[in-house]
Amino acid sequence: MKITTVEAIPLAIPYRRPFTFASGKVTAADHVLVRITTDDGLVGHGEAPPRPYTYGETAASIVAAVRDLFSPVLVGADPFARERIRADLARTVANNAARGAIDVALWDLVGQACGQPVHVLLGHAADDVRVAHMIGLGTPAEMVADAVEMSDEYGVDAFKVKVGRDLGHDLVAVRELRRELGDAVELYADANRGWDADTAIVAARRLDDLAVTMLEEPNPADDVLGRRRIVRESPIPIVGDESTITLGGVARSLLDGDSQSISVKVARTGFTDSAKIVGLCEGLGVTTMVGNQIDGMLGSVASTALGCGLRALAHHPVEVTNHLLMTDDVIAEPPVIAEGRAAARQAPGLGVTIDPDKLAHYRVDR
Ligand code: MUC
Ligand code: MG
Repeated sequence: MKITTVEAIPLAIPYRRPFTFASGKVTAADHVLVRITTDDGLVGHGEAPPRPYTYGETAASIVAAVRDLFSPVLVGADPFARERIRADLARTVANNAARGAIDVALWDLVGQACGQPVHVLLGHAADDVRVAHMIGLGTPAEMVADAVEMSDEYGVDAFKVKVGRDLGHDLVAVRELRRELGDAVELYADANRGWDADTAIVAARRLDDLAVTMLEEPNPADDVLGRRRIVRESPIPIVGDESTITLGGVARSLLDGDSQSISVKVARTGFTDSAKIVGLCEGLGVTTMVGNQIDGMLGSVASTALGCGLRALAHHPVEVTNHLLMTDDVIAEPPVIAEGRAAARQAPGLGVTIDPDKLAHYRVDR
């Protein structure tokens, strides 16, 4: 089997409301659909969300990188040769979301060619997983309303709460969430580098008092000594996300004492490098969890497959609900969240089909 074409199609799909976090805000899904076609007629898909505040990419840069840098390497290659392709793509640095989407599309193709779903190819740890919902920054009342809707309508009982602005405001929001949702729900927090080290240490202690279980990216990890001080003094584990975006970056962060658990995202490390990161962490006794890059529906299907594929990831709630912010998407069957869980698709590959009318409607390149 040989790859014949690689396309990067920019989309614009409105959100029901903006999603805000300490390092930025999204108001629409301006994601790039990567579509890889083979000589035997198979079509694989991946989704790249531009996140300039994390990777420096925009929709235009993702389209250009796929077209000018990655497509020439991929056309003519056998999608099964993912290790060779990985090495060839790695000759270009950065462009994490573009490479993540390409890797997802390759696994989609391989799964279709083998007649197996991706989570089964990865190791089939589970058929479904508990989900976690990310609550964006807002007034405490807005944040509580979001969580209550997710709890009442979808049975969700694990929440990642965005923090990292004014600490007093953050603590009011978390306290309200704990009061409204009760002691049984899991709350963990993500500051997206919004605090300095001193604020983060106070925050970690206060969050621990509210039974918050983990704190993601409290400050910029480049503030090296500050980050180490937080790790030393925080009563709850510090999770690496945007400071741990590659296999080598994860190794360095753990060895340097910058983080104690790792958020793994299909959107930046695809399935291939996500599995390598999980293996590295498993060997070191470090917890990994499936994070969310404010993924669209395709990204959420891929993240669910990753969570169901690897045993170390299936243990912790998987962040796959934020596509519910979207008013629509280009995939024909939206992901289902029910009773606080998401199931892996049982069809070969990712099990997604693209609706041609929706694609024509939402693409912004014609
Ligand atoms: C997260 O875990 O940080 C916020 C921005 C982004 O790209 O991903 C999110 C979620
Ligand atoms: Mg994060």
